[in-house]
Amino acid sequence: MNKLLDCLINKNPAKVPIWFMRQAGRYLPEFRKIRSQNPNFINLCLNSDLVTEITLQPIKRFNLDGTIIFSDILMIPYGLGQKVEFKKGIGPILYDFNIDEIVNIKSADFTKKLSPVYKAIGQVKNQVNNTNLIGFVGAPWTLIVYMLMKQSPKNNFNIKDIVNQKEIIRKLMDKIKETIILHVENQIKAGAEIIQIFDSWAGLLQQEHLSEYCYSPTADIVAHIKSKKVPVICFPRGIKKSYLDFCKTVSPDCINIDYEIDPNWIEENIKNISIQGGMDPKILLTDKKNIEENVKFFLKTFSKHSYIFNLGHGVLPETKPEAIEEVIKTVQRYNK
Ligand code: 1CP
Repeated sequence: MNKLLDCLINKNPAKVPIWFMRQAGRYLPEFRKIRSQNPNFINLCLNSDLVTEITLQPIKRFNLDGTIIFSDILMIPYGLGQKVEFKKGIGPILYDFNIDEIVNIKSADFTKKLSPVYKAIGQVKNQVNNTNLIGFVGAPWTLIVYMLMKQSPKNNFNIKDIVNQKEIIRKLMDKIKETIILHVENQIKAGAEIIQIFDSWAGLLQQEHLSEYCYSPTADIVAHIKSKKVPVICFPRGIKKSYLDFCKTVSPDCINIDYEIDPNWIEENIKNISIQGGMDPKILLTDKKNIEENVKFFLKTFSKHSYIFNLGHGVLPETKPEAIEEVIKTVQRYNK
């Protein structure tokens, strides 16, 4: 059994597997080259051969334990018929949709539209042996934020703009949950061995809304994935000490922590669940010595825990590939 699955299933703290969120992406010159020839990001995500090639780019360079399929959480709104574009320097732009049309999209049509993604997963699976293949989805809350705000919420967000749309949310939530489960099942059938759920905007929710929009819908999806005997990693980014309530109510196999939460507090409070990530991606923009010290700090903090090395968010585009190499070397020295 490969190291990553072994860690998730057997909870063995002796070996620390490593992979990176956004390990395939703009910090790699070989990715930038393909990206510059493919200005339409959605079309790129629908090109099975290029998706396979991009997914394998970091695997060819580095000794990683996880291979995450190159795709995007916004492939779900796309598959449901909402137009999605990625604008340079702005990020994702989504267009108006008719809720009743979305609700009526058939599973078979969604699966057909996203079939190049599943084909790519099968192709990657045939080419990776020593690393586990990770599929992923956005969590319901984060997808609803993008679908209703039609852009990244990072600049201007007002919770009322979303939660006041009660009727739309009610219809959308059920459809999104059903579609997330479908997308996960399709990825598992194609060869994904682990699923990660990204709730990148969970931190926008106040305490009073966390249960309804984050814990409860995610718990249903996690239960479904676990019933397929596939380990699931959750990343409810930015929820601070609510990580504890999240773990108690959602009960994933593993929790990815962000870089705002104190790792020592996590170590003391979260038991029986593997921990992943935590280090600030900005550390990778500093010198070798500082990178090594910070990696060692995480390894030491979680030495008694089943721990997967990763970051507290995705690799930043300005990261030098050598910095990734440095992190991997430090983790490998620890594993010996
Ligand atoms: O070249 C480019 O402009 C594309 C940049 C890029 C990349 C490399 C985007 C646009 N998506 C991706 C790939 C991607 N997205 C992966 C690939 C697998 C890997 O990790 O290597 C994954 C897992 C995602 C998931 C994703 N997309 C998330 C969740 C994780 C996170 O970063 O919080 C989110 C929020 C998105 C939306 C998205 N996709 C891309 C952008 C610029 C954004 C918006 C970010 C924002 O709102 O600020």
